[in-house]
Amino acid sequence: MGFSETQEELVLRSWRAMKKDSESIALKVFFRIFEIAPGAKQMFSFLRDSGDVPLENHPKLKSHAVTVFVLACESATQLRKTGDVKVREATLKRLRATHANAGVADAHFEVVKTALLDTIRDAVPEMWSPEMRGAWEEAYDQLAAAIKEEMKKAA
Ligand code: HEM
Ligand code: ISQ
Repeated sequence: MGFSETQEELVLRSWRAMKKDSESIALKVFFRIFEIAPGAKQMFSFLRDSGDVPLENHPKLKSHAVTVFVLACESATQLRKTGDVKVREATLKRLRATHANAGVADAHFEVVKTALLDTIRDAVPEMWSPEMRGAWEEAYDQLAAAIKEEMKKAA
């Protein structure tokens, strides 16, 4: 099953629409993650160590979430071009280290996927469609697979 130009466009178009609000969208992804899996809060060092500082005041939170979106967009482009997702070696090594240290397990990737999809749906309701959902899922799943595989290698 290939990844079409139309699918790539669905991912990129929705990200272009969301980008200007990336701060609030980043927050929403996090809130959704912690709604689905409250325990996941403990994994994030900047949340664990910061007492009662509200979530919206964590600068790292936004940049992490934006990177997730950007990497998923890059995945969509690679899938369309090559049918495969290759994450840059240095990035993959860094992601492996961060996530292995934080104790991220395979099941968590499903939580983050659901949080991401719910957030996109709510951010661009006028664009949202089963096709858009499918395109994001595929881009995310392949990216997640690359990270999970790297984490297993290191274990
Ligand atoms: C950190 C991306 C999945 C939890 C990060 C960072 C990025 C990132 C870019 C910033 C640090 C770095 O660059 O290494 C991704 C991507 C994912 C993914 C692309 C899936 C495709 C997950 C999942 C969890 C998770 C499933 C589990 C809930 C964390 C934690 C940190 C982190 C705990 C460290 C935050 C800290 O303490 O500074 N992730 N992530 N990530 N991610 Fe993910
Ligand atoms: C995965 N890892 C770190 C931060 C994130 C923020 C939003 C969605 C997924 C994430």
